[in-house]
Amino acid sequence: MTTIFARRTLALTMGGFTAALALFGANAQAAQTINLGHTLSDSSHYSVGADAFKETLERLSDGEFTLVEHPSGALGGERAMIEGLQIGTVDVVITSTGPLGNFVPESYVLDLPFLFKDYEQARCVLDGNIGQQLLDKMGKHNLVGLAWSENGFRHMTNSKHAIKTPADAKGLKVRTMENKVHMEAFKQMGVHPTPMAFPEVFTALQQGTVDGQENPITVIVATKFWEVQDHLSLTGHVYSPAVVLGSPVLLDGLNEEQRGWFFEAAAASAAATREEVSRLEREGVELLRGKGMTVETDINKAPFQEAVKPAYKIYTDQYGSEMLDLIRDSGC
Ligand code: EAX
Repeated sequence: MTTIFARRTLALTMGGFTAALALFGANAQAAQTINLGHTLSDSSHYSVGADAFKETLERLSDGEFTLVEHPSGALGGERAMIEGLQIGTVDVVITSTGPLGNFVPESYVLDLPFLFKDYEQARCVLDGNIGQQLLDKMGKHNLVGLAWSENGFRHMTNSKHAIKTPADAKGLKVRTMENKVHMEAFKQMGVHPTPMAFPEVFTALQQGTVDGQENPITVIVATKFWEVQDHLSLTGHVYSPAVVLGSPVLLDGLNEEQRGWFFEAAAASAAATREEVSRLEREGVELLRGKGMTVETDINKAPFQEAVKPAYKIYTDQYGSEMLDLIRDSGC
């Protein structure tokens, strides 16, 4: 009995000592864990961006911050994660602008179909004054706009038949983002838009709840949509920006230098993501063909552009044309 008692006492004392050491060690380093969320897989362009964010933040802060990536919608869909930023349950999010207009209406302008003609023009606008203005405006809506990143030009996929003209898309049930500008544009095309958070999309396609969806090559590749979709049409109907957002709950509590690290990490993240988007634009279509998708590359965009035109009037009636004019006059 005595021996067992003595051993237990020794074990307890040792345990307490180890715990005290661990606590001391943690205090000495004061490492703060930063949780970064996004909806795509850990092989996606967002994940490449998350890696760059992590590497940059941990290097600049010399280990004061450590970053943990939560991919694949582990922290919820994009709308839920943006809400999380506002209340401080998540620290950094890489998201498309899909649901962002619900929080920052000024960003809706970027979601207008056929607004940008190519990557060069979109990047030029987002990297200039207009992009900066929009990032700054996020502060008014209880978010911190850290950097413009990228998702890519969106294309239509479906399980029914090849789409070459808006008439081919008519009557299809297509999942859209929770974005009223997008929904309006698809309605004008005769499509039945079904808004849905991204983490539900694969299953909805698999179960036939919807016939199709639309996303950039990057997302189609990262989500293996070829497993549930046969047809891809390179409609390029809208540029899909992504943005790296921070939580004001976190960032308002940091000093100037620390905040600077987050902005620098976000810039590195966006640059790495854009590079991956460009790579997938070069290689992704071939990869998808190899997976068995039929790809319509020769799409006449004019009738699509014509079909979605009323979405512009609906946007300007509600939000005015100031942002749109600024973009058109930006020289990009
Ligand atoms: O941001 O919801 C979507 O279709 C987005 O493109 C996706 O979540 C990546």
